[in-house]
Amino acid sequence: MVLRRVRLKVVVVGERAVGKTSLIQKYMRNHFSPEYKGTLGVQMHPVEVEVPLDGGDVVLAKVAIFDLMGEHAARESFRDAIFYGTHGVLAVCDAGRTETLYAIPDWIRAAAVVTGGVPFTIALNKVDRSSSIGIGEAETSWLRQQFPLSPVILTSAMTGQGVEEAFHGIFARAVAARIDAEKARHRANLLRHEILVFISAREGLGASKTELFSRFRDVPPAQLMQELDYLIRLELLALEAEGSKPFVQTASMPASARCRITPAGRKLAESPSTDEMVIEEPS
Ligand SMILES: Nc1nc2c(ncn2[C@@H]2O[C@H](COP(=O)(O)OP(=O)(O)OP(=O)(O)O)[C@@H](O)[C@H]2O)c(=O)[nH]1
Ligand SMILES: [Mg+2]
Repeated sequence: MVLRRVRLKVVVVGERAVGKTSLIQKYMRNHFSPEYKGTLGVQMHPVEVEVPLDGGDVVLAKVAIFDLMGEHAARESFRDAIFYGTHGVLAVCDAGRTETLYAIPDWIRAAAVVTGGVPFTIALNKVDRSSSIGIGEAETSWLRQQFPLSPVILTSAMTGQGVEEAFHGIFARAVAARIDAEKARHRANLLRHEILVFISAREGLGASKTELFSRFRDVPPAQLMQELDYLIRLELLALEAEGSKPFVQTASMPASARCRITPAGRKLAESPSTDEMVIEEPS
């Protein structure tokens, strides 16, 4: 069992009075109050949880749960500040008020604009009030169409139904997304090192774009050129073609253009790739 540490920011969003604060209170303190005191601004609740991964590893997550007021004006004015650094979103609606369900895409969009897209889970809350459930056939198929990949969980902050499932579900998906991003970053670092080693071994000759495409034929050309541009920007490689201006993009260069290693690039190529693929943040 490998223990890793990670910090997560999870934001709970949705219209006014759908039960965001109540769900957080139920999850953290197993407490429910029928009284409504709207949240003013944003409140942060820290919690530590163990998130099991496939294969038996465990991630120790320090989660900051952000409880937002369900006010559109606040969402628009403070969008960047609210959602910056978010790893997951729990979007809540009141199962008895369908308009709060149809408002969810706007909340998800606000988060996605800032984060570039993170996992989210949808909670249909207040399902204890069975007489007022407004989610019928039309709503269910709209949900499936809008959010085909997102779990939808029936919750009640009053009875506790689905509450732990909703929070632990979004924590687990946020951790999984971070590990995937870390793996992609690791693969990109290995590829950059391989590119430097390949070009460095060719001494002053360098490598043409054609030769690079052929050596790295498993890598999509667009990605390879993106990595080359990155290495050129860092001055680890230099790209040369007759009559070309400096700082042009690799994609706009002829196939015969040559990449040569710079002294800084050679130094990196000679050092072993030491990138560690773990998320390990200070506790
Ligand atoms: N019956 C029932 N009532 C609930 C449930 N969840 C919340 N409520 C009630 O709904 C009202 C609003 O709950 P809040 O948790 O304050 O709603 P909120 O989404 O945080 O609202 P804002 O902070 O104004 O955006 C309160 O009176 C709660 O007691 C639930 O699952 N079942
Ligand atoms: Mg609230």
